[in-house]
Amino acid sequence: MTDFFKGISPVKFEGPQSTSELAYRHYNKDEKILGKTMEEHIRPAVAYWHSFAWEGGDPFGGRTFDRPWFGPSMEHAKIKADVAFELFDLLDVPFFCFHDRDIAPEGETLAESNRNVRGIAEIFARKMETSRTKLLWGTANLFSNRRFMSGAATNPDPDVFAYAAGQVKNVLEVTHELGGQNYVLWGGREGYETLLNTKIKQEQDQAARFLTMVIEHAKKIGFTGQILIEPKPQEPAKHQYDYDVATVYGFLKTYGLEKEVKVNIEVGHAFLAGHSFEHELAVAGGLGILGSVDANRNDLQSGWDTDQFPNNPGEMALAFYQILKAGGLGKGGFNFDAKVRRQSIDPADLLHGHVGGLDILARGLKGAAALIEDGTYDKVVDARYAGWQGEEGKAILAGKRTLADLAARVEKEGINPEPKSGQQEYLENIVNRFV
Ligand code: XLS
Ligand code: NI
Ligand code: NI
Repeated sequence: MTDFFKGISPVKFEGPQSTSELAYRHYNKDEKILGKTMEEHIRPAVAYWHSFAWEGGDPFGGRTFDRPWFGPSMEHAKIKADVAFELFDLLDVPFFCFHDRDIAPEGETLAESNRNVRGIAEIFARKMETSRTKLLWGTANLFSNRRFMSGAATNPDPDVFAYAAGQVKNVLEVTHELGGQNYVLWGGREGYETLLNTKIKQEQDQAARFLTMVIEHAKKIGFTGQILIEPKPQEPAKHQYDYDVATVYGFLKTYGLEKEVKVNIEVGHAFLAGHSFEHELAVAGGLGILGSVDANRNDLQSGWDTDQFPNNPGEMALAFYQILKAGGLGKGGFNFDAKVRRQSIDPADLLHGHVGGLDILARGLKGAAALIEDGTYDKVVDARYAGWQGEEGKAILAGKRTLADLAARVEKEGINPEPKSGQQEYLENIVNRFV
């Protein structure tokens, strides 16, 4: 035990009326909603990087946090692991996520770096024997080191591609050995700063080759988790290839990988791409590639990926509606890829962020479930499309009508459709009864 969280007790569900400083007011992990517990629906995860590796810096100033594990050695990394599992226990969360570089210091060589990662992974394995927190996903940091400044898989230099492969092989194996349920690839440097020095098609061929190698290696080692791409349109690169869900699907389909890979959708990334979170969920759900979710939102005034904890139950309800309609998150979950603000320097702030975020997710889940159980909303939307359930609608969709057939029928029957209300305000009011 470290004394980092001294004086803080495990967080319990106390109900909406609770006046305790730290309590779950809505997240009651064992409460059943639509036949599953809240924990089974949400599958929340703590992100190692933002909670333990991030130092509170911004472009204008450095570290604001004072943590006993900040330092370059494996000893520091061990303290970090101790404190991380203490936070998981205090929050009583079922999952965590990490990048290789979050958990262990980078060495002089790839071999040394990979050994460091393995060293901490062994510590994780021991801790996981007694903690109930499991690994939702692992990933490789292929964006911080300067060697990746021009990309990892999409680098013009094949040696950088090879180095990235050596890193991913290690983290994929470690993820597998720790029982991780997903492996994530987020391509922060897989894009470009200027088209003047960039061959897009060449780089996309490289990215597809890299992804194929990851899939092949996952199969070879018996990893049965999901492989996920996390779309983001830009930041840090000016343009990133995994722009949004639809773009990622086009990429997967082009290279024949659409059955092998799903997406990890992040709230803030959806906004950066000019979409809403629920839009991205709906697109992925429709394509059958909804894998997992990063729960963090952006500050909509600043326009960057500010990685804040969720704070809007209404938005979360619309998101959960899409998730429930898609059949749930399966092996995925809700990763809090979120950080407390740089002024939130106290250990307790780490708990306030996660507890509040989980309560918002619980409210969203409950709202969406109530909306679905009531049924009015679905009925109104289904009625809007009812024509497609009729004989003629079905025949059109099944490919049994040509343009000429339809033209002839319109003329013969004197069809002249009357516009119908889209009922947006009515639908908004129905939703607002439940959130
Ligand atoms: C950055 C991404 C990153 C991924 C994991 O914007 O959200 O944190 O989730 O590499
Ligand atoms: Ni992000
Ligand atoms: Ni993310």
